Amino acid sequence: MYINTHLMQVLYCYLDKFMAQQNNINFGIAFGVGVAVASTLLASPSQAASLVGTPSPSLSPTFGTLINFDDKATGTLVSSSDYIAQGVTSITELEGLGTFARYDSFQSQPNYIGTGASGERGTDASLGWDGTIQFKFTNLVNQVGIGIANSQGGPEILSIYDSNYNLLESFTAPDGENTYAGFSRASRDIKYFEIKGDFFAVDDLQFQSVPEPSTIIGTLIALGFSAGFKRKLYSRRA
Ligand SMILES: [Ca+2]
Ligand SMILES: [Ca+2]
Ligand SMILES: [Ca+2]
Repeated sequence: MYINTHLMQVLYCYLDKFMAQQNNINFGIAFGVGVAVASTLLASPSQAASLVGTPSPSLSPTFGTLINFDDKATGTLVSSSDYIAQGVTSITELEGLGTFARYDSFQSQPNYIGTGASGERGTDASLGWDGTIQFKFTNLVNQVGIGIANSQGGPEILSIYDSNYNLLESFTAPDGENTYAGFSRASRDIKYFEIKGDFFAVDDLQFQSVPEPSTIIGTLIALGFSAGFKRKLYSRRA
C-alpha cells in the first residue's frame, strides 16, 4: 500500500510538471525520470498468498466467475472446451486416468468433476479418483479457487503457472472431507491452475481478473499526455 501511495504521489508530481512546463524541454527529462522511478517501484515482486475458505453449500469467499459444473447431466463427460464462453480455454485431466466426467456432488449439486472409481494411477492409495486437473484461462487472472472433496487417500496439491508455464506458486490443500482452496495474488499473472491428488473431486471453480496498479498508473500517464497534447493543439490554434 505504501508503494502504491508513494508511486501515485511521484506520478502526480510529474504530471503537474507536465501541465505547467509542457513548452519546457526540461519536462521531457523530468517525465522520463518519473516513469523510470515508477517502473522501478512496480518491478517489486507480487505478494503471493494461498486462499482457504468454505465449500458449497456455504461457499466462501465468493468472487469473479463461478463454474459449478451443474449445467450438464450427471455422468456427462468433461470436454476440454465446455467453458470457453465463461473464460476457460480448456479443462484437461493431464494423466489420462479413469473417466473424466460429472459425478454426484456433495458440494454444489448435482455435480462435481473427477476421474471416478477407475481413475487410479497405481502408486498410491488404491481408491480411484486420482488425477491432475488443469484449468487454462483465456485471460490472465489474479485470484483462483476450487472446492475439493478429499476425504481419503493422499493429499491434493494446488499449483498455479504463468503464461509460459513457469510455476508461480504451489501448496497442499488443508486436510478435511471438504475444503475450498486457491490463490490470491497482487498481479494478474495466472494462466494455468492445477490440482493434483489421490482420491479427490473438484467443484465450484472461481476466478477473477482485477486491474493491476500498473494498469491504473498507465491510464493516468496516458490521460496526462492526452490532456497536455490537446492543450498544446488548442494553444497553437489560438
Ligand atoms: Ca457442482
Ligand atoms: Ca490412488
Ligand atoms: Ca485425497
